[in-house]
Amino acid sequence: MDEPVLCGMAQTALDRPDPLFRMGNTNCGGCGLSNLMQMLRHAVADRRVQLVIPACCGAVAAGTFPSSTYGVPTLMTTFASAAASASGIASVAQLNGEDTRVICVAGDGGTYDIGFATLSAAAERNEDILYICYDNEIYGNTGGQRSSATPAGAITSNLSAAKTEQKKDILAIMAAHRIPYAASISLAHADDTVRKLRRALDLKGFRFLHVLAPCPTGWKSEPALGMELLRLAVRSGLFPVLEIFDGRRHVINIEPDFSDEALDMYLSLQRRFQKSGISAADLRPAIDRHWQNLRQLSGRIVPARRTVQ
Ligand SMILES: Cc1ncc(C[n+]2csc(CCOP(=O)(O)OP(=O)(O)O)c2C)c(N)n1
Ligand code: SF4
Ligand SMILES: [Mg+2]
Repeated sequence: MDEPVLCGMAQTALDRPDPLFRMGNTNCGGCGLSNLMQMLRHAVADRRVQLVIPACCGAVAAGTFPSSTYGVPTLMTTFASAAASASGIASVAQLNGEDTRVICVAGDGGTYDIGFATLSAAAERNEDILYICYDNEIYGNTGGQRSSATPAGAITSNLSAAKTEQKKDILAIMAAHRIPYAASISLAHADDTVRKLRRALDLKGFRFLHVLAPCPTGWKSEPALGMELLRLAVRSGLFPVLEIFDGRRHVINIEPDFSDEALDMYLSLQRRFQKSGISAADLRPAIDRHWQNLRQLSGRIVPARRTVQ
């Protein structure tokens, strides 16, 4: 039987002599990456893991030698070599008969853009690694520049006007490699998050998790509101939460109510959207098209959209 998810969390953190992610690191308050690492620490439990982290806030969070935020073996890599390094470590572990899960934790810049070549190659070879992309929708640790995950309507530190291009559909791109498991994660839905982390840890072959990660610094939002922003993104249909098995079978995990009010709230709570004045009405057609596609792929009947007055 699965151990309880939330009530067990504090106990795991205290019991483990070397927690995967220690307190006192340099991440900003309210950082989604920190939430993710706490959940991962809980999901990992007693499994033996090795982390691989390319340049990103996750690499900065490690701190300086000899102290480290990470209580498990962790390799920092260049962007281009993250998935390749993880593949090599996984192969050696297998040759040595070790039961080690190799987990690559990378930002959207490292995933969607700069490290994509080796990520795609490792997925195509179905390497036995778990690749987690925490997506804060910017190049966070270099000052918040645009990435191809930045949504249309957001302004970043290197743009004079709001971005007009839509973000890449990274989940669909990775699923198109026909990997065993690809899933999107809302950290505000803790049970679903830990269930998927555990599933991804224990499957074999290439597993990809896409995590929307609130970044108060880059999103210009209140640090305490990160989880609420995620709930609004999921509820409005902006961030679909689903699993894709073998690139074919789609399972929608959380049903949105497609509330325009929730979407407008999501936008208004982040000052990165202020300049463009983008609203739910601007985003809704693309969201509806995306969901129509997801419905077809998951074989689910399209429910009538509930309109919030
Ligand atoms: C090839 C290369 N280009 C650019 C950089 C500079 N750089 C370091 S971290 C970073 C941003 C990473 O963004 P992301 O992967 O989204 O992680 P985040 O900082 O948001 O956590 C950049 C551009 C680099 N180290 N190597
Ligand atoms: S810049 Fe964003 S992602 Fe990076 S540590 Fe701060 S809140 Fe986290
Ligand atoms: Mg980023």
